[in-house]
Amino acid sequence: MRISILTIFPDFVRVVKEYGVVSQAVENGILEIEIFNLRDFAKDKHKTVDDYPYGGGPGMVMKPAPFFEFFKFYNETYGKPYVVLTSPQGDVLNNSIARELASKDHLLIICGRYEGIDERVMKFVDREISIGDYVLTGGELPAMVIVDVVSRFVPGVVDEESVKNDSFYNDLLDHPHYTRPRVIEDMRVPEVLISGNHEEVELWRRKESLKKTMLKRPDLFMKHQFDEIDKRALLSLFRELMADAK
Ligand code: 4GX
Repeated sequence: MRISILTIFPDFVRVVKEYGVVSQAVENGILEIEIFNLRDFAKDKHKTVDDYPYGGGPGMVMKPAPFFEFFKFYNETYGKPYVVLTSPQGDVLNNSIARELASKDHLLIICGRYEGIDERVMKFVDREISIGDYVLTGGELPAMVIVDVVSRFVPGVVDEESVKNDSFYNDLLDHPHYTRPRVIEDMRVPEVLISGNHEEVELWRRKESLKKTMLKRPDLFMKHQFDEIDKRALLSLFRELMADAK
């Protein structure tokens, strides 16, 4: 998969491809991440990318011309990508949107700055994405978030099993994790995890997931489609509760 980012701060965005599993995927050729400086496509001698808003008011607006120059170059060189604009007006990012974006072979993310972009640039945009209901100083961090979350759904970037186990994969929060040592400052690893009984471990993990989701995210719990393991886990949880109440 190829992901391109168009920004006025290329050095800020660069680090997203230099760490962790994303950088490994780039090295292995599973992912190609390319960063373009919008300023390189400004034709005037001061390389201007912003201007005053028609109609007045505070702040600046990103000029359309550099975008038109960019898309002329880009579409001729690589063909038409799926274009995402980071903006507070977009659909709020979640795993299901990320999975959808990961299915494109070619994604281009435009990082908005200032008050926004000249509306005429919207003709190039397929989808507006927001990373949450708060106002940032620019679309660079959202672009990096999108690269990160989308990468995890590109086959081969992370271990498939680990994607399945993550929070939200099946609408439930993740279970607790433990590693060595068995005891630290009198706090023990739950016995069942050391038992070697995979079925029991699976049931315990599901119970913990269900418990955590019920308490912290009842909205997710209500939407959850219960499978056989869920039912067994809930039954066992309920029995434990009833036993404790006696
Ligand atoms: N999730 N911002 C973008 C400028 C802007 C405004 C309108 C396009 C249209 C944000 C967010 C976010 C602030 C980035 C405004 N660009 N982006 N910027 N939350 O708050 O994505």
